[in-house]
Amino acid sequence: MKLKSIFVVGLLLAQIGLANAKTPATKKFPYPIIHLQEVYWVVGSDTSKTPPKNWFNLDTKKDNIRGVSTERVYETLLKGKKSTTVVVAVIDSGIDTKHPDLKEHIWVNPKEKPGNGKDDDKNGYVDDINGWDFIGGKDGKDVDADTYEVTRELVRLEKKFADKDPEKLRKKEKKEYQYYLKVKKSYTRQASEARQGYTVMKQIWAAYQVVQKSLDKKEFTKEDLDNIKSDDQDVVQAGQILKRAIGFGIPLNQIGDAYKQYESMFKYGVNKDFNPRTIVGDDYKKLDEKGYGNNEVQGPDADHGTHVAGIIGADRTNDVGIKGVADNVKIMVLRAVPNGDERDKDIANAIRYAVDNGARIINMSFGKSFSPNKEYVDKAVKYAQKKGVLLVHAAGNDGSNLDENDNFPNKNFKNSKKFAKNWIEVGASSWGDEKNFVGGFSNYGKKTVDVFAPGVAINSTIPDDKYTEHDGTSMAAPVVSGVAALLMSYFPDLSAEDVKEIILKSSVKYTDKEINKPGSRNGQTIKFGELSVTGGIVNAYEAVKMAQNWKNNK
Ligand SMILES: [Ca+2]
Ligand SMILES: [Ca+2]
Ligand SMILES: [Ca+2]
Ligand SMILES: [Ca+2]
Repeated sequence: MKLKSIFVVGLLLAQIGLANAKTPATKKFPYPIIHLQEVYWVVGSDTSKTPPKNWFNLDTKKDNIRGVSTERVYETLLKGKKSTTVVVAVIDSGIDTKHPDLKEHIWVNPKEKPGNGKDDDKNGYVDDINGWDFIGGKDGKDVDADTYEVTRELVRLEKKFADKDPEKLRKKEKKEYQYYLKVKKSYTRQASEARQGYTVMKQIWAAYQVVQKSLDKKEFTKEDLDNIKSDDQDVVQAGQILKRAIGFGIPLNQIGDAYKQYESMFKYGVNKDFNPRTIVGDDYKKLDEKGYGNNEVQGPDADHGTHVAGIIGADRTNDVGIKGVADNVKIMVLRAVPNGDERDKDIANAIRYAVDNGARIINMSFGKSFSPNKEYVDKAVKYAQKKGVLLVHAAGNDGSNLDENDNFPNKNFKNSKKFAKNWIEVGASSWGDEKNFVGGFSNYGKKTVDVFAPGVAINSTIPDDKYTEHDGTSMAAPVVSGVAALLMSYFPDLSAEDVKEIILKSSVKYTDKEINKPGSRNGQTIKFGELSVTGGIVNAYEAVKMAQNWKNNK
C-alpha cells in the first residue's frame, strides 16, 4: 500500500459516524447525513499557517524551520566539491520519466538497446531501459488496482479451513488455524471500514461535485462556500456537508483523492472475488521467476512514485518547479506497488533487480500488515546487504507503535533475532513547532523506527509536468534516501552501513521534547525520544560534517 495521504482515511474513519438520518435525505444525497463526532488527530502542524513550499530543504537556524538543511549544506560545506553519480532505485507505483524536473535524472540502462525485443545485457529483462514494471503484462496491459494481502490470505485460508471442524484439526494445522482466525478478524475490520468510509466519502464527494457545478469551478475555497447564494436545497445541503468536513480538518482539495482511495479500498482492496494478477500472467507461485512484467515503467497511476522521485532528485539547476535533496542522482524506476497491497514476490524481485543493476540505495515508500512470503523478501534484503546497498523504508501512516504491531517489509528477519544492518526505517516529521513537529499519522517505535524526516505538506513532482503537496511517511523516506545519495555522491568511499550510521548519529536530537503523540485521541503527549531509536530528525548539514571526519573518528 502506498503511504501517502492516508491520514485523511484515518481521520474520516475516526471522526465520522454514520448516524441515523436526522435530516431527510434528498435525491442527490441518498445516504444518511454524516455526523462528524470528534477531532481525532490532525496532520501534525498548525493548519492555519502554511509552510514555505521548499521547507523540507530549509534549515533550523537560518530559516527557523525543521527541514534537513539541504540548501545550507550545498551553499557551504559542499560548495565547489566534486561528486559522483549515485543510482537510487524507487520501488513504487511508477514514475513519469518525461517530467521536466526529472527527465535528466532518470537512470538509463547503459548496456541495453531499446526496442529490439532482445535482452542485450542478459540480465533477464528484455528492453529494460529505465527499470522494470513487475506488475505489467506481456501484452502491455498493467495492473492498476489490486486486493489487500489480508484479502488474498483470507481467500487462500478459507479454502482450507472454512468447512473444517476446529476440534478435529491435526497439531500442525492448529497453528495455521490460529493464523486464519487472525487474518479473518483483521479482514472483517478492514472490510467494514472500507464499506463505511466509502459510503461517507461518496456523500462528501457528491457534495463537492454539486458545489463545483453550482460555482462552475473545478476547485474552490471555504470563502467560496460561505458566499454561496442559492435556493436549491441540494446546493445548500452540499455546502453544509463540506463546511462540516472542513471544520474537522479535511482539506477541500483532497476530497477527490480520498474518495478515489476509498472507492479503490471498497471495490478492490477487500473484494474477495477480484484478481488482477491474471494480467501479469506469471507463474505466481514460482517466487524466483525472472523477466515477468513489462518494460513500460510509468503505469496507469504514477502520482505517488513521481512525487517520491522528485523529493529525492528533482533537478536543482533548471529554475523549474522544485529542488530535490540530492544533486547528482539517477532514479531507477521499479514499478511494483498497485492501488492496493504490493506482493512479496514483486518486492523481492525488484530489490534484486536494483542490486544487480547498479543501485546503491533503494527507496521503499509502501507497507502492509501481512506478508505470506516474508522469507523470500528477507533473502533479497540479505542479498542487498551483502552487496552494500542501502534500503530506506517508510514506517507507515496508522499513528501506531510498530514495536507492537506488524508492518511489512521490515528489517527483522523472520524466525531470527538478526536484522538487516543496511536498513533505515523512517517516520514523518512536520514543519510545525513546539508540540507539533511530528506527523499525527506517523507510525513510530523506540526499537523499530530509526529516525524521522519531513513528511507533511511536501511539495513535489506529479505526472503531466505538475506539482502538488502530499503528506505521509511515503514522503519522509525519500528525504532520507536523498540525504543518503548526497553522502554517497560526495563521499563515494562510504559503505551503506557507514551512511546509515552517519545519518542516524548526526540526526538532530529532540529526545526530551514533549510532543503530541501520533494517533492520540485525547491530546496525549509523549517525549520525542520515545518514538524512535535515535530521537532525531535527519539533517544533511550535520551528516556531511560527520562524513568529512568519518574515517579518522571511526
Ligand atoms: Ca536486459
Ligand atoms: Ca534490447
Ligand atoms: Ca507498464
Ligand atoms: Ca527544479
